[in-house]
This record gives sequence, C-alpha cells and structure tokens, in this order.
Amino acid sequence: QKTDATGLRFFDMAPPVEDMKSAVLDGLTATPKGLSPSLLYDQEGSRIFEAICDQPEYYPTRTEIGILRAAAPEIAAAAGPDVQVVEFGAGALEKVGLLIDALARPAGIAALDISGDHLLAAARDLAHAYPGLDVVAIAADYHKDFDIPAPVAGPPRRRLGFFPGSTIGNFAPDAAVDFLTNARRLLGRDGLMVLGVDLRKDPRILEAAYDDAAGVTAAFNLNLLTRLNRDLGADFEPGRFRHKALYNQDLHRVEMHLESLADQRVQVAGQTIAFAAGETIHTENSHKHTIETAQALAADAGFTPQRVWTDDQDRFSVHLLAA
Ligand code: AVJ
Repeated sequence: QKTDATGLRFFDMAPPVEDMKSAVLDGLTATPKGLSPSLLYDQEGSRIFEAICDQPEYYPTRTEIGILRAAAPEIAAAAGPDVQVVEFGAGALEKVGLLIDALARPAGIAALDISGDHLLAAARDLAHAYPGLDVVAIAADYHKDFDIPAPVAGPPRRRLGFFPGSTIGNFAPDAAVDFLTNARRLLGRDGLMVLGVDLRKDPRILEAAYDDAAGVTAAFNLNLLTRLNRDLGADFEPGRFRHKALYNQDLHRVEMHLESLADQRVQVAGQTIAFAAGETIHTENSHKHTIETAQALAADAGFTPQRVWTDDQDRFSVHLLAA
C-alpha cells in the first residue's frame, strides 16, 4: 500500500506479467484464437476508449449519463448518508461524480481497475475534484478474491457499488453471475449496486457503435497488437490485421475480432503463431440484454432488483440492486 499527498491510498493486486504471457499464449494457440478483453486496456487502450465514448455512433456513454443524471437523487435517497462508493472499473470522473454529488455525506470512494496506470490517474482526478473525500485505488483482477479497505475514518454505514458502461456485457451470462456474486460479497451487508446495462436493439445501430466512421474503435482493437509487441516482445505488424465488429444474433452480443489480412507467422514470447488469411483473434464480447435478462443475472447472483431506469428510446438501462 502507498499513500500520496492527497491521502489517496493505492493497493496493487494486479496479476504479474507472467500470468499475461501464459494467458496470451493459451489464447493464441487455441482454436479459434481469442484473448481476454482486459488486455485492450493498457494506458494507451484506456485513452483510446475514452475517445470512443465521444464518437457520435457510440451512444452508450451519453445515454447512460442522461439516465444517471435523472436517477441520482433517487439513488442517493435509497443509499442514505455515510456511504462508501465502490466503482468497479475506474472510468471517467463524470459518471461517478453524478453519484457522489447526489449523496449526502459520502464516506469515501474505492476505485477498482485492472489497469494500474489508468486507475491511478482516475483516482488522482477524484482526489483533486473531491478534497477531503477518502479515496482508495485498488489495482486488481475482478475475478480474483480480495477485500475493499474501509475509509480511514472507519467502516461506512453501507457500500454502494457502481458498475457503469455496460462493462458487465464483457461477460457471458455465467461469468456475469460470477462477477456479480463476488461484487455482492465485496459490498457486504446492506450493500447496494448501481449497474449499467446496454439493451438489445437494431443490429445496424450496434455494429455502427462498434465500428465508428472515424476509426477510433478500430485503433482501440489494433492497439492490442502494439501492446503485445511492447509487453511480450511480439512482432505483430498491425497493418496486416483489420478490425471487425459483428452482432451475433444467437448469443445477443457484439463481437470484436482482429482479422489477419494474409497467411503469416508471428513470434509471441518465443513461440511461432501461424495465421491463415481471414483467420481472426476474437478480442471482445459486448453482451446486450433486456430488462428481464439483466434482472435475472442480478437475481441469480443473489441481488434483489429495486428499480430500473431507461432513456426515452430504451437504448440503455440503469439498475438499482440490493445486495
Ligand atoms: C467498456 C466493455 C463497456 O463493450 O461497449 C467499446 C468496450 N469496445 N467499444 C463496450 C468497447 C469497443 C465497452 N465496455
């Protein structure tokens, strides 16, 4: 644990590089090839993701912010005072700020993220925007077991989890239930959870959102190869792959792939990986839900759905769940 001048405390529980190497080699020697979407979020990937959120085709961010702005007073009333906010995946300050601003006497915030560098930057922004607020940053893999440190002043009256952006959509339904089960345990007794979930809609809208005209999502996906070159000494030529986004109707998810443009061989951590022209690396899933399937995941994890809000076009949903 490290503490800086603002009182921000940083806990590093991120998995070591050796885990990354074996996970990447497992994914690239499997058939079909696939990698964990968490690999997309190195420092540069996190930066590009924020640019995705500003693209006109990428409706989730601004839609969710609109919903949160309207719902924040009711969420704050349900939560009451002396609440520690627990943000799963440190995102832009704007969303969590809507909750903190609405809360009466927040006890602190704990920000969790897989990417340590991005997390520290986000946590520092929080500490500066809310002087006096107890800020804890925890670099950790969501799937692993760990505990959230209480604010320095003492245990909060309750914890309010916050998992916005439909990041839950990265998980297949079974894994989403596992994640939510772990989140419910971390939140503890009397915990509440605010969960953002993107809704099913016309595949053309979805495919455009994941393949914007400016090419920002393509750059986000291709940055993974640059990252593997840097962190694992791989020799991918990103120009010999292309970004592909498609809606899988049967599994209700947008899939991102990196498609090889030629037959080629790539060196990754001392191993040769062969690609056929047209073969892909599956890099991310974004599952889309209905209100009912989202509430069913929450219920399977032991949460009780309390309230749900949507926008006027039913594009996105925000759920309040009791742990
Ligand atoms: C951060 C996982 C919610 O799935 O919409 C955006 C990631 N990938 N565009 C999403 C993403 C491509 C995003 N999540």
